[in-house]
Amino acid sequence: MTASAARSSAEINFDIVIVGAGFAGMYMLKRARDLGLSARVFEAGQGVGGTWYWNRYPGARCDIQSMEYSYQFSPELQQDWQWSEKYATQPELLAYAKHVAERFDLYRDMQFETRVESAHYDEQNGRWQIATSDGRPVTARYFVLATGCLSSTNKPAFNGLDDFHGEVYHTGEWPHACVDFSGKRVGVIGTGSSAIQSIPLIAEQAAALYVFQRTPNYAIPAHNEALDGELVAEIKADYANYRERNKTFPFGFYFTPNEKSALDVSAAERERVFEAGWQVGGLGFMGIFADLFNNPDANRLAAEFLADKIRHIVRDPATAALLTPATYVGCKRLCVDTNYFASFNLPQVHLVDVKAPPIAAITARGVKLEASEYELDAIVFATGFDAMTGSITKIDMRGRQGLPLREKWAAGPRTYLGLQTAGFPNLFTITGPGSPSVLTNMIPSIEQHVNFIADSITALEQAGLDTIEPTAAAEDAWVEHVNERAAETLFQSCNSWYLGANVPGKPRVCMPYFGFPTYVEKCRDVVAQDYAGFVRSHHQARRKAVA
Ligand code: NA7
Repeated sequence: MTASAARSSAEINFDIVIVGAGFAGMYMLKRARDLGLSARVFEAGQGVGGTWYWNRYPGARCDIQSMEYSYQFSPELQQDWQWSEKYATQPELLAYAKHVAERFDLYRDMQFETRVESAHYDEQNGRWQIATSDGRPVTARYFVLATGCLSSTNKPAFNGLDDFHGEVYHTGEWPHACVDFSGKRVGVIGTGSSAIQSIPLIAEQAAALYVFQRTPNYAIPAHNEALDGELVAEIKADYANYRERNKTFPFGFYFTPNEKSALDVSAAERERVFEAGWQVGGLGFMGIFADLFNNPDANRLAAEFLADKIRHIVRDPATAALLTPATYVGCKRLCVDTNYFASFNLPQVHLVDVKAPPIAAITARGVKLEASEYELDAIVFATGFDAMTGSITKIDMRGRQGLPLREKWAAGPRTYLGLQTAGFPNLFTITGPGSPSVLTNMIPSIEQHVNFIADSITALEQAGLDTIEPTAAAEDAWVEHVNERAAETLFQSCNSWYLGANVPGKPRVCMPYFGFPTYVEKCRDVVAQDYAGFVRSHHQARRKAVA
C-alpha cells in the first residue's frame, strides 16, 4: 500500500467542500448538489445565515431593501416568502436563511461548529487536503470559500483590554442571549454602520452612553416602514423583470437614475434633487447625480448638503460639528440610519472625540484617554472587520509547490475576476476581492458567482478535464484593471475598510471592483471566449507543465 493510499483510507472525500453557511455557501451547496457532486459545507457557527447569524446587535438590519436583498434562483421561493418591512431586520433575515436551508434540504450536507484550519493542494492527485477543527482529514476536488466579506472581526489591541471588569461585546460576534443595558453606563467604540444602527437602541436602555468616535460618518435616513402590500404584489407580478432591471444599475440595486452632474444644474435644482434623495433615503443617495462617486467638486456639494442636515438635527453646535465628516460622501461605505443623529440630543448620550488623543487604554473601570477616564459597565466594540481577505487568509492555504496564499497576497489580494487566484487550482472565492461584492447588493452578486463556478465546473468536466485556474498574465491584467477602476473614484481619498486601511499593517489596496454591469459583462465574455484567461487541463498534465 502506498503512503497516499494509506492516508486516503482515513480521509473523507468529497467532490466539493464549501466553507461557510451564509447565503453564498447555501446556494453553492444547492447548485453543487444539482450537478450531482458530493458536497460538504463546514461552518464555524451553530447555524446558517453568515452575517445574519453573527451580527445580532440591537438594530442590525440590511441596508438594501428586502424585495431586492433575497435569492432569485427559485421563482417559487421569491413568490412565497413575505418580507414585513422595507429593510429587513436581522431576525427576519435569519429566519429567511433557515427557511431556505429547510426548503432545499440543505442541512444534511452541512457540518456546524467546525472551522476549516488548513487547505493544501496536492498536485500529485489533484485534490485539496483539508484539515478542520474536528480533526478528521477531508479531501475535495473543488474547494470553495463562501466565507463572506465582513466576517472576520477587527478588535483593536488596546492596552489593558483584559483588565476591564465589565461586559465586553463586539457587534460582529453578538451573544445569542438577550443583552440588557438598562441602567448601565455603556461605551460604544466606533461610528461605522454597526454603531450607527445600534446607538439609537442602546441609548433607549442605557443610563449613560458614551460614543467614542475616531472618524465621523455620513448617514442617510432609511425611512423604514412596513411593506406596502400593493407594491409587493406589483413587484411579484413581474419579479424576473424587476430583478433584470436592477442588475443594470452600477451597484446591482435600483435607485432613481440621474444622468446629470451635480455641477450642471442650478443651486436651487441641486438642492431640490438632494432633498428628494434625502426624503427617499437609503444608499440610492449616491446615485442622485451621475458624478458623486468620481467628481470631488460634485461630491463636496453633497457633503455640504449632508453637513447642513446634521446641523439641523443635532441641537448642540459643537456636537454637530464633531459629527460632521470631512471626507467625501461614499468614500467610506455610506450608512443608512434610523434616528442616529437625533440620539445625540438625548441627555444620556455623550460624544467623545478619540481622534487625537486616541484611546490610550482600557482599564479595569472603563476607557482611558490621555487625560480622562470614562467609567463604564459595558463596552461595545463596533470596530468592524478585517474585510474581504480576513476570513480567507485565516486559513493556512497552500497552492502549487506549497506556496502559502498569505505569502502570495502579502502586498494585497491578487485574483482573476475575484473568483480564482493563479497557482491555486480549483479554489474559488465567492464575492472575493477583485469582484464587485460589497459595492453591490450582495445576494445577486453571490448568485452570479455561484452560477459562474457551477457552470465552469460543468464545462470543465464535459471537456474531460479536471483543473481550472487563471493564468498569471490574466490575473496581473485584472488586478491592474481593478486598480484603474478604483482610481476613477474617490475611494482612495480616505481610510476605509475597502482599502484595508482600518486594520493596522494591512496593505492599502482597493479590494472591491467598481461597476456591477461591466463586471457581469466581462464574465460573460470570458465564458464566450472559452474561459479566456483560465487554464483548463488535466491535473497530471498540468503538474508536468508547471514543473
Ligand atoms: P466599520 O464601518 O469598519 O466601522 C468601524 C468603526 O470603528 C469606525 O468608526 C472606526 O473608526 C472605528 N474604530 C476602529 N478601530 C478603532 C480604534 N482603534 N479606535 C477608535 N475607533 C476605532 O465597521 P462596521 O461594523 O460599522 O460596518 C462594516 C460594514 O458592515 C458596513 O460598512 C456595512 O457594509 C455593514 P475609523 O473610521 O477607522 O477611524
